[in-house]
Formats: sequence, C-alpha cells, structure tokens
Amino acid sequence: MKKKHVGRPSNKELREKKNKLILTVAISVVFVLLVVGVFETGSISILMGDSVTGYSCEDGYQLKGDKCTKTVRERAYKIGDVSKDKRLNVSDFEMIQRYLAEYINLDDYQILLADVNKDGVANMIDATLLQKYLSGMTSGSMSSEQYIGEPICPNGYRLNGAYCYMDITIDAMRE
Ligand SMILES: [Ca+2]
Repeated sequence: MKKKHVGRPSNKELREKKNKLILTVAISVVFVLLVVGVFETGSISILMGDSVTGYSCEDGYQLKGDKCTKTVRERAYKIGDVSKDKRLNVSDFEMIQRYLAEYINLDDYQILLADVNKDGVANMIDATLLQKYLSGMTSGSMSSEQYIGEPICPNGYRLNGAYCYMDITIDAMRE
C-alpha cells in the first residue's frame, strides 16, 4: 500500500507523458495522412485528367477544350531541289524533264519545288530556268524571275528555320 501510494504521483506523471506522446503521435499520423491524401488526390486528378473534362485525344495530341491539337514538322527544301536530297544539281533538272515527259510522278510538294518561277505550274519554262541556273548563267540573262534556292513549304505549312510546321486540330473523342 505504501509503495502504491509513493508510486502514485510518478504514475500520474507517466500517464500524462504517455498521453502527450499519444497525442503527438496522433497529430503526426493525421498530418501524414493529410499529406498523403493531398498527394494521392493530386496524382489521381493528373491520371484522370482527360476523364475530368469528358474528352480524350489520341497519343501525340494535346487536349484543348473539346479539340485535340498537334504540330507536325517536315523538313523544308529549296526551290529547285525536286529530288529532295538537299542539293541543287542536274538530277533535279532531269526529274522535271522526266515528269514533263510523264515518265515519273511528282508529289504536290515536289511540284512546288519544280515550279521555280512560282507561276503555279511546273513546266518546260521551269526546266529551262533550272538548267540555266545550273550551268552558271547569271539571273540577269534570264527572261523571267526565278526563285531557285529559296526554301519553300508544302501548302498549309509555315516555314520556320529549316523546317515546315503545321498545326492539326481534330475533334476530341467523348469518353
Ligand atoms: Ca513554273
């Protein structure tokens, strides 16, 4: 009994310490749960970003409202470089000739590259202008204006440096 009586105040102190410790641990646990909760909510909203708006896009596209956009890039070639090998030489002239003789087909971009006087048609005049250019005749001796060596982009693309860019916008898919 005596021992119990002596031990009582220290037991009380111990209990108070214990309670303080429990409270501290409880606060810490709540804090950790809050932090984890905020983090998890954040990652869920990032993972479900598309679902939140009800729209989604194919890979490579960025969702903007109810549209999906992406920018495509193509290398820019210079007028006259019909073969698209980054060089202006006799093979380009030959390609125009072969195209005019209907031996080969040129794609829309190649026809732009072949239209060296930019009059909207790739024809014998362009072939002649390119031939004169390649043989080293000065532009002053040319009968009409030519744009050989000027970078040009396929229709719908904008030129920026060595590349041509085009923004593609399509309707987003509904979830
Ligand atoms: Ca032309």
